[in-house]
Amino acid sequence: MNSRDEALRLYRKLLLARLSEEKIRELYPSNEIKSPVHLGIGGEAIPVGVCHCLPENSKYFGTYRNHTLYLTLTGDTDGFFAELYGRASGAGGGKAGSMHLMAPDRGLMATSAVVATTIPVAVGAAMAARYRGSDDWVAVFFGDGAMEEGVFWESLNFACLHKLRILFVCEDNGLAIHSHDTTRRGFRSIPESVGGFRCHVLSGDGSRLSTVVEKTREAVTRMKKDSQPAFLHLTYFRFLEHVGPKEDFAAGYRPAPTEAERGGRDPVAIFEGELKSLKCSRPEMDAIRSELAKQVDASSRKAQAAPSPSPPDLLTDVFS
Ligand SMILES: Cc1ncc(C[n+]2csc(CCOP(=O)(O)OP(=O)(O)O)c2C)c(N)n1
Ligand SMILES: [Mg+2]
Repeated sequence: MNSRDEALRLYRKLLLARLSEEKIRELYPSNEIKSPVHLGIGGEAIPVGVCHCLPENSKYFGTYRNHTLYLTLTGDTDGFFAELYGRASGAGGGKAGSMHLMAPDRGLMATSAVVATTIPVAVGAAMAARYRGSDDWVAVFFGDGAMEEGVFWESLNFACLHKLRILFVCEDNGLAIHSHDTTRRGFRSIPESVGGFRCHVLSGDGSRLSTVVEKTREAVTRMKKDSQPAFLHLTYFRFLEHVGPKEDFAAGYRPAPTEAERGGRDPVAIFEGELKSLKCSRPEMDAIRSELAKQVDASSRKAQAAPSPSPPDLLTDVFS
């Protein structure tokens, strides 16, 4: 982190995502949000940190666990909540729902419910950038489970062969729904396996925003020096169930974390500790929190009151 101002800008982004998802947790039981929601609590530092380090005109691709990616790139809580409520004013006109949020004008080109599907599309975007001679950077976010899809390896191979300017970002929570990594993988470790390809491989704790920033900057520097793709392997703890607003430690497939473990894996708590050492006071952080909470509250209320799309809208912007 270069300065206190920069850290506070990042804190706002981290907190906007957290407060938005906490609001979803509060509202979801009323059953008015019909879209399934894959909450990213615990993993927010990854999109916030990576997007912070890439140039303005970069192109991004992601998964269904995309809320932080959308919010960090757009800051648009109005369009976000309206989309979750299926309203005409939503980011996708009310038809995308949580899993297909996009904002091409802010560089978010596609996110998808289907595991690993945006990876080859992102490689295509990097290839297109090369073909056109543009300086666009491309980043694609995916879960560790996506690495068990053949298309991941084909895409990585192609990107390395053609030395494309693309950052592969693996958001590794060690889980695919309820399955632990050790029950799914024939390879020993993610960095070791990707290390056999001609790309820059960097690993780190994705719960720590400062680590994400440091690793992304290092990846960018290395890519500028030696034009190969980069692979960022960032670990984090998924605090909630795979899909939905609740914790699921009672389900029995993983133990509940202790309070100390929670604190050590919560990106917001960790970053607040770092802010203190940059001389940011608790009242200063609380003021940011209450300003953002008001924004989130206003956007969610607006969304609830907004009109749904009209029947003729059903036939626009859809393909079959
Ligand atoms: C092609 C495909 N296969 C299976 C599924 C069902 N599915 C949805 S999420 C998921 C787990 C993916 O895990 P990971 O990529 O690690 O992402 P995470 O949910 O942990 O963020 C699976 C298997 C799917 N959506 N698409
Ligand atoms: Mg996973």
